[in-house]
Amino acid sequence: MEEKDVERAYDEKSITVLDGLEAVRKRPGMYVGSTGARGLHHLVYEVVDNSIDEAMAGYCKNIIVTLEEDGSVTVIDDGRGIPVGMIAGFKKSAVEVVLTKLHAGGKFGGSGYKVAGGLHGVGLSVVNALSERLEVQVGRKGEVYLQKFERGKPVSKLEKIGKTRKTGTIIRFMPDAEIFEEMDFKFETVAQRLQEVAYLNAGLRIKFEDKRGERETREVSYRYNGGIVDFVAFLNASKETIQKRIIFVEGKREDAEVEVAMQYNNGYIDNVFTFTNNINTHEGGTHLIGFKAALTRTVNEYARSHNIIKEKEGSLSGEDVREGLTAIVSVKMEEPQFEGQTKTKLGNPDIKGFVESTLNSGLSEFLEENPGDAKNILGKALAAGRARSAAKKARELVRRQSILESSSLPGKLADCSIKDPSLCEIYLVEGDSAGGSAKQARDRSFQAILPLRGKILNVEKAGPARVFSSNEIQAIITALGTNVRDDFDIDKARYHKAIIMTDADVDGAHIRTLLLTFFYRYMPELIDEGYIYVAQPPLYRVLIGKKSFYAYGEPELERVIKENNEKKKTIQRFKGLGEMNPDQLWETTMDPERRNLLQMNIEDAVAADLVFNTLMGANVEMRRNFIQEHARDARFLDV
Ligand code: 0RA
Repeated sequence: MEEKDVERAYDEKSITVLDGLEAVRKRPGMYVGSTGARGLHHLVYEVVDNSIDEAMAGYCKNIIVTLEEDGSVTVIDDGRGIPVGMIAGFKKSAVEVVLTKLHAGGKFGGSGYKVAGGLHGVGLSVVNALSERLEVQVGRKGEVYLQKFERGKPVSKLEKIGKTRKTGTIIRFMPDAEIFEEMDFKFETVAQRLQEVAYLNAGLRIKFEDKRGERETREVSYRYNGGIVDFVAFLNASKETIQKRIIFVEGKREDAEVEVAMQYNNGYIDNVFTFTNNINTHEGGTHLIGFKAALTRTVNEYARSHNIIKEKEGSLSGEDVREGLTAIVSVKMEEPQFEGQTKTKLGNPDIKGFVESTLNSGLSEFLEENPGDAKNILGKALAAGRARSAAKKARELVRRQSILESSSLPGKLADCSIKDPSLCEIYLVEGDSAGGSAKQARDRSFQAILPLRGKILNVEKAGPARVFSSNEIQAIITALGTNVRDDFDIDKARYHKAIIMTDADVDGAHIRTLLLTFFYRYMPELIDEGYIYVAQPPLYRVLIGKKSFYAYGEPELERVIKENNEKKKTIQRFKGLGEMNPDQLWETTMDPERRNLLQMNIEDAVAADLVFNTLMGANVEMRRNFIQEHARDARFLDV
């Protein structure tokens, strides 16, 4: 279709170009994911990703991102600047084409990477289409150029407005309030992404400033000369590591490069994060498969050649050699194919072998050259293997016992009467007293209640053996029916909704995070399938005359009060679920017609897990402060 456009008359062509952006405005969700907070933040990432592409090509060293006072965003880079010359066949400058033509985000046959690093390949034109106004300034060949747009349409020509000796691009955009329901950028969310890309592009300097507040500008700068090695050090900062040196391996070929950094800590979980062109490939893919294969093979080979595993003994499993491992696998390549439900799974088949052979040689070299580290790594993997077979025996014992007993369901579970799992839901409720209210409140035909006592075990700290012997966790596993990890079977799920219901306070947030972490580590498929939800109990009840109104936060409370300002009212603050009577609990939090459930996705879980691990680590004081600070933070509460 684009080929034909070029042959048509100029007017017609420009109409077609605008049609493309109209499509973006008509269905923004298709291009940026949503018109909520996620889509809004996507706009910033998209613009920044273009500057990152310029950095990957070797031309950009500094990026400055500013949240402006008026709600707009400015992204400045010192790359080569978007070309300003006319593009044959378009009768427009390259700047204008890049900003008005759908998917024209890539380079025009230039050097360096041809990939558009933009998430899911969405271009600057999408940001332009979804902005009330956008200004682009380019420094090139001694001149400064400026062009302005409104809702994707040029409202000025590309003009020379001054002289400069620098090169680079400045893009300032104001998201369109007609499109986005959410217009408020979150400092932490943007900062986290910028820090991530700074780690993934060693040496790149990214400054981020927020000028919106009444107080002085909030500002952070990221620059990591060690790149992903620094990333691994950061992820392991609050842990006890068992290696002196962080392993770093890289490989380059014509159309792709791979970098791997890894280090073991003395914990039980693995944190292997994979990226392709700076995009977090949450669903893994061929690079992850190559990484795992090389790791398992190399560690086993080393163990055999050094007689650590004897000839007749069995090999270490993949899970054994990943226990306690923190790793980053970063691939940069031309034309990545993204697959999977959320398009975050790398599909290019040849990348498996590339990553695998790179790591095979790099890792075996490391092990030979660092015998002290190698000894610790092998010791850890062997211990994991022993614990795994012990845990398996324990689990089999539990399973056999439960088969012998006539009812294997936990005693505390108040099950529902309907048997069709697709219609059933289970509430995991904090505390016996709230559990009691929920049992009275529920519709027993399809709602089951499982009260949980106190804080559940932190599975990040406890090994599988302890996890499986925890009563609360055993109750969850048997109630859900799916089993865990290798034995997980989604078809055995007894409910298609598992709803975490905790108090709207700091402890509740903590328990919610613990539960989510458990699901993430032991039943990630449940999150993938969208079976995990978080209930949202109200914080306030306002009684006006005989009518009750509920509010889920302070702004809503204020609104309710304002809307009814002439009448007499009583405000009740719920400190916990237990303070609501069953009727109130039903109408606010459990009635499918009126409740507001938050569905969890794997990114929420990863974010919770990361926050939980990196920031909260072992330090109790830090953890308290963090939870308190973030108790009102939507991203944290949403998990
Ligand atoms: C197309 C070609 C070239 C650079 C860029 C686009 C470019 C785009 C953006 C967007 C934000 N910052 C940017 N920096 C550069 C290559 C130009 C050349 O060969 O000189």
